[in-house]
Amino acid sequence: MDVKNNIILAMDLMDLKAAEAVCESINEYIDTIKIGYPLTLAEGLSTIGFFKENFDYKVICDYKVADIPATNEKIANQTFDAGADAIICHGFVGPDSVEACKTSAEEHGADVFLLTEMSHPGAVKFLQKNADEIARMGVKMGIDNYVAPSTRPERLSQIRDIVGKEAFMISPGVGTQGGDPKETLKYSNALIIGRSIYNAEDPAKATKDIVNSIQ
Ligand code: BMQ
Repeated sequence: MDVKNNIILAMDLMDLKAAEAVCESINEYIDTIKIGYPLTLAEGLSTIGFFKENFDYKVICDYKVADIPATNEKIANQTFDAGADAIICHGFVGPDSVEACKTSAEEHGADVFLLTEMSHPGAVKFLQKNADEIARMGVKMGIDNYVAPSTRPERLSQIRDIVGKEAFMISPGVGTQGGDPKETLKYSNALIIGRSIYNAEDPAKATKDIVNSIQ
C-alpha cells in the first residue's frame, strides 16, 4: 500500500461532520485513513464509502477481527463489501481465523493487516509474550502487512527482523502515546496518528509539523 507522507490518519472522532472538517483541513498531506469501532459504531459502516467518495482515501478498517473463522469471514466480507481497502485482524486467535480474513481480502482484491503486538502498557502482560510467534505465523501464512507498536522501538526492530524488509509495517502509538515519528520510521513504513492530529488546535499545522519532522 502506498501511503502519502507515510502518515495514516487514525480517525476516532465519533461525529462524521467533525471528522470531515479535520480531513478537509489536512487533505493535502493525507491519502490514507484508518477508522475503527468508535466512528463506525457512531456513524455506521457507510463511513467507509464516505471517505472513499469524498476524499478518495484508502480506507483501512481497524476492526481488530478476533473471532472463529466463520465469524471472521462474515465480518471481513461485510467490511470489504462496504468498500474498505484493508482490514486489521488479531493474530492471537490463530492461523485459521487469520486465514478467513486473508481469504476474504483476496476475494475482494483487498489487503489484510496482521496485528502483532499492541502499543499500550497492558500489551506487555499477555500479547507481547506471543507477538514474535504471531509475526512468524504471519510470515508462514504469506501475510504481507503488519501492525506493530511505535511505543517500543526495540520491539519494532525485532518484529521487522521477523517479518522481513519486504513486509509493509504500520505503527500506532505516535505522539499522544509517546512514540517518536522518526525513530518509528527506521523500522516501519508508515505512522498511524490520531489524537495528535484530530485533537490539535490546528490539525493542518500539527500534520505539517509531523511531515516536516520526518523529511
Ligand atoms: P492515537 O494516535 O493514540 O490517538 O491513536 C492510535 C490509533 O491506533 C487508535 O485508533 C488506536 O485504536 C489504534 N491502535 C493503537 O493505538 N495501538 C495498537 O497497538 C493498535 C491500534 O490499532
